[in-house]
Amino acid sequence: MTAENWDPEWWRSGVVYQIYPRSFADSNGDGIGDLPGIIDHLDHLAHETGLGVDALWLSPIYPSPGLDGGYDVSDHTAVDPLLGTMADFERLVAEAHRRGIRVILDLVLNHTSDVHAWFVDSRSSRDNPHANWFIWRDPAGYDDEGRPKPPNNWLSFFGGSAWAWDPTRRQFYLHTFLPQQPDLNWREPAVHEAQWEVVRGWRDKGVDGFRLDVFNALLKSSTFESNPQGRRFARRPWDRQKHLFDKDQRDLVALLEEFRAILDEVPGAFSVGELFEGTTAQGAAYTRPGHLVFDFDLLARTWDAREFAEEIADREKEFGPDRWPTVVLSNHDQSRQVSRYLRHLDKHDGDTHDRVAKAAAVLLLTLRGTPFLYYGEEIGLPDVKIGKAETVDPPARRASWTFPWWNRDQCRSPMPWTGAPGAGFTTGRPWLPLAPDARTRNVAAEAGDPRSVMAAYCGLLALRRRLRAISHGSLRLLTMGEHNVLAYERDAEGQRLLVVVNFALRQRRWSLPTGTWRPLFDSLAVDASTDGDARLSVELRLNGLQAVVLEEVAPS
Ligand code: TEU
Ligand code: CA
Repeated sequence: MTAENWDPEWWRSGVVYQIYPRSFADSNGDGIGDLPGIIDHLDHLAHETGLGVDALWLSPIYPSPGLDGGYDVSDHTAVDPLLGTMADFERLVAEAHRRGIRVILDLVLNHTSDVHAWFVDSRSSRDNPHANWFIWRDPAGYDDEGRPKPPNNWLSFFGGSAWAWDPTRRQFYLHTFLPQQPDLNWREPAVHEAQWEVVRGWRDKGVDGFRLDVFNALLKSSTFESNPQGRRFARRPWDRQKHLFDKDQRDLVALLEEFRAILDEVPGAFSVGELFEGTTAQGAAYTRPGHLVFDFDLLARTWDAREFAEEIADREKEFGPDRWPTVVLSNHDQSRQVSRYLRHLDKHDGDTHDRVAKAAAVLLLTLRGTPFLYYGEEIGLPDVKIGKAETVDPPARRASWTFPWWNRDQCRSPMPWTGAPGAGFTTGRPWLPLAPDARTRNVAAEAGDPRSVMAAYCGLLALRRRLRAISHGSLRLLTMGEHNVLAYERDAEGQRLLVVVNFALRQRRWSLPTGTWRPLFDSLAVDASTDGDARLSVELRLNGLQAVVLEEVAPS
């Protein structure tokens, strides 16, 4: 698995870059990103030649009908021919490792595709070898017209009942997501064995860690009780229930330990669980050494210093000094950070766009925790509008007033590499439209521009590698966001840093703590990594949306 000289705690100091494989780089002109495309662009991610990230996380690369962008897996042990071959994958791991980059796979353990061999078998009868591998229940009865009634009131996150009727077995099966994504039965020991075999297989191929899709939903209550009433007037039916019985069951922790035991056979093995609909407190409770958790409370905050300060205070309280959080501002399910934050500002021009992107980069890369950087954020990629007719995302296709849903295609648009037609992403027709500004906002253009969003990312990533106060240090809030300025201190081993972010469009003054401070990074400077002779004390003047990192100068 991991090369022996790698720091076994790399996941603590490192930065993980998320790739949505269909949208990163297309090597064969079919318009869909693939593994050879990723290999071609590893230099963009590597130290010395590019951003300098420590690991890359690939959203699912397995064979899939593609109804949920690959999260409907039909074989967890193979590579989707659309994305490449197993040999391509092995080459990707070798090429990434050669550049000091670890590879993290996405494990979808909660459900499979309905065309997965296990489910095809399972639904064929009530007494086949896989009969109990999925969650089958008898109907609660039949209505006046003879239609079967679902076993309880559980809902699909993607809309409608979580139960689908199977005419062959004359039973319902559970699907927390699409009907084509049946939930596995984690109360069946054979499911554990089969899934752990999958994990061992990838581990032995040199994979350095795993992201666990919706890991807290793996176990459901064995009593199958209906969920009680939630928020009575919530617009989403899902929110009108309290999800007491369909996720977050007590014995999940033991299941997590079972999984970790397999990873722990190899030093440095890492996992991160995606908390499905949970809070910071829950995220902290599931965190283990080597196992981090994505909670999305920080991501849910709007562009407001007070909101960030409140959430940071909450994270620090819940995680405490001993548990390590993640920092996530964007991913393949959410509106991209710049577009999301700009909605709260009155100015939307290109300059404001870049300022927000850079200030967000400062937060992502200097808060306490392991940052997850979503592809495209490093060039300030915005959401790309997609019409209903072109929409791929299945819940977005059924969206309505009674089922509100954000169109996830908008944050999955192809990566613009150059200003050429096809943006260097493809020579064919891209599977989703390119950003309208791809001709000017692309990796090649930004690489040559010291004022670009990408230059800011490179500067911050280099700073992070150099300063243990950022990668390992403690965090202390210095404001609660008064006047829309956020400030926090990061300390480690006598090193004291200040991060100050002006969330406002207008200038702000901010009183510095006693001492003399030297700017290390300034999001608005021509060359953002200022390492000059400037010294600051007493007061800091910040322009609109400016973000700075300062270091205390030892009193001479
Ligand atoms: O997402 C689960 C999911 O829907 C939540 O993370 C949700 O976005 C969050 O709680 C905020 O409401 C995962 C994958 O990331 C997603 O792409 C898949 O569609 C889904 O699981 C099903 O596999
Ligand atoms: Ca391709």
